[in-house]
Amino acid sequence: MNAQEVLNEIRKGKRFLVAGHIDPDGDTITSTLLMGRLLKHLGKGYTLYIRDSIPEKFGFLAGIGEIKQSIEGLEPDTIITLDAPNLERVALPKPRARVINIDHHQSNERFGDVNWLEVDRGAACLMAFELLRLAGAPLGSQEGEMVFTGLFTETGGFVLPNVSAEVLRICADVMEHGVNASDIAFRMTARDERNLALLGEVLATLKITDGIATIELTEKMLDDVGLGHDEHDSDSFIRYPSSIPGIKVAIFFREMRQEGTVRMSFRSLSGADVDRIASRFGGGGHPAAAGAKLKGSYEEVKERVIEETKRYLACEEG
Ligand SMILES: [Mn+2]
Repeated sequence: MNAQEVLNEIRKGKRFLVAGHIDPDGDTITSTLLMGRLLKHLGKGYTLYIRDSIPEKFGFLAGIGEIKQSIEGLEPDTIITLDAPNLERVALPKPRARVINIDHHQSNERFGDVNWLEVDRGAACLMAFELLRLAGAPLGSQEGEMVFTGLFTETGGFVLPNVSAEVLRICADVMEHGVNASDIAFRMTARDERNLALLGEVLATLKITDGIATIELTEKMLDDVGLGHDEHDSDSFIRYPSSIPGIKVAIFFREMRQEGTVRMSFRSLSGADVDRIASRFGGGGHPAAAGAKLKGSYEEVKERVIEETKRYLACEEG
């Protein structure tokens, strides 16, 4: 499947549901917005859907308020999923509509009637942007801000291995169409005083053993700095342990007491495949950046994940 074939498939639908993934990141949010622009250009009816709330820092993107958190009563004839390896990830029940699955995860389960998968593409928003260009949709600074934001966040600020010539070329193109790159970079990395205090607490938990660097965010730390789950922004904290030279895998543990779960983010800039580590815990992602969530007591989960990661690295080396 290539972009032109996917565009032809999209033209066949009338009423669309566009779904990004739960616990949304910049890539899924901007892919969803860009797909909305495409459908608008094609004169289609559409609803944009991401179940979980959108972090505040993305509030400047045009049309962000169009994204709904519920799909009750909708009867689309076509569902487009973006940046999601399976249907659970977009919080959709088994759909009656035709599904167009657009993604760049190697673990994608090919659950669509149409599957456009490009594992070598640095971000899903690149794929959505390509469709817009192909359809001849007008591209201005708003669409440029969407794709720039998606690319900036998905590459961890242009440091992860998914930064490519294509990524930088599109960033340069959209800057020529009025995108203020430094303004977006600032928005994506800005931190208020309480979030900065939280970062301090989290960094104080840094531990390094056998090439594994870990940091933690507990409920108590949120209480101490006076931040709620919705107000805090810890997405980029993982960059600090993964920036240490010689580290093979960095892990960020987040205690989610109300859910009774622990969330993990994994990073590797060393060639270790953290997608495979995360998949041992029912999660996934990309070779250099992945995530997972486990039920259980915080300390037990932490210990288990560290042990399992050590075992994985020992196998790799052995
Ligand atoms: Mn992505």
